[in-house]
Amino acid sequence: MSAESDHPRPWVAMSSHSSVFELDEYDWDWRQLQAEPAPQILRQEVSRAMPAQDGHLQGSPGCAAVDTPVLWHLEISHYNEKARWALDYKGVAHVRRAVTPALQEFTARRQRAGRTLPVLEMNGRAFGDSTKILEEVERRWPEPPLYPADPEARRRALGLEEYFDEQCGHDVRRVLFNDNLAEPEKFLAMLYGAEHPRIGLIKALSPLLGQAVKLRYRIRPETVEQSRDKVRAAFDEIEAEVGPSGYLVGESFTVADLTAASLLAPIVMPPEFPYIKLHPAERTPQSRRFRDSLKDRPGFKWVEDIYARHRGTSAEVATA
Ligand SMILES: N[C@@H](CCC(=O)N[C@@H](CS)C(=O)NCC(=O)O)C(=O)O
Repeated sequence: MSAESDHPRPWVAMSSHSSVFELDEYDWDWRQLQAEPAPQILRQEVSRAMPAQDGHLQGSPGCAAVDTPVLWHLEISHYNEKARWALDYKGVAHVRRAVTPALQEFTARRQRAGRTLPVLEMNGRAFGDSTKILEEVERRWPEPPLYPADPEARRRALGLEEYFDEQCGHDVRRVLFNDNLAEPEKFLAMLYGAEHPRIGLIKALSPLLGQAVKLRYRIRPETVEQSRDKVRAAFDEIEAEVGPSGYLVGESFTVADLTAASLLAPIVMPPEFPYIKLHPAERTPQSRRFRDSLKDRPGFKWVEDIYARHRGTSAEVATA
């Protein structure tokens, strides 16, 4: 459940002594960057196989009320996708606040919710960690369920959630970052999108950012190779666990399917992923090669299929 913790944290180092954030000449205020309003395009509709609550939003329809949950998220991130998907699947009306990549630790700490995103703010409390967020969302909005009712099936589903969180998610990120850092422009486009209002400044900082990312996520040739093996093993796991129903546990879509598909989404990049900043065909040759080596696998096709059938419509609402 916890983010990898045995590594240096250059974001903190940068903020405390730092030239990186002393950027008056650029008229830079990182606080403004933390919460950019989500562009309208992000609220796209995709086909939904299982509309929540007969297609109605649970909560405040259309526009945010005081008690509307707020999801602080990184658009590109797969752990954040896991939380978005759970809220969308249950049709929970929520506001999204997109945080600029590299500034997430400030936001999470300010909310006193650990140091990673996603963070879900609800009724005066902030929940960090996607697993805890899903637990809370399931408790408050039990329908449609993501946890199986049968205790043994539930134990397996939660075990698979933990497996994909801990044995796959960090490795997907390491491989993806490593392969795209080979061309910094592509790396930045993948993370921030070419349209980011501060992309010029971000480009100017990219050598420093590249080093910080390598340190933060322990990107070295040997760790990257181990991570490639773990990503392959995650597809093995899907292929071994999918039952005749097409789901990982029992006869219906559960937290296990949602977690496996969202944590592998940055590699598979199904078209229903809501924030595609750089299409997989535009990534670096190294990144494309790794994806191509996986794309005929049944596990890869399974992720595409689960997205197509269950990703559904966004339950994001606008702020008043
Ligand atoms: N275990 C956490 C992991 C979340 C995570 O690693 N989030 C990343 C974005 S992908 C993050 O905020 N990282 C901040 C950092 O590494 O400093 C969860 O499930 O929510």
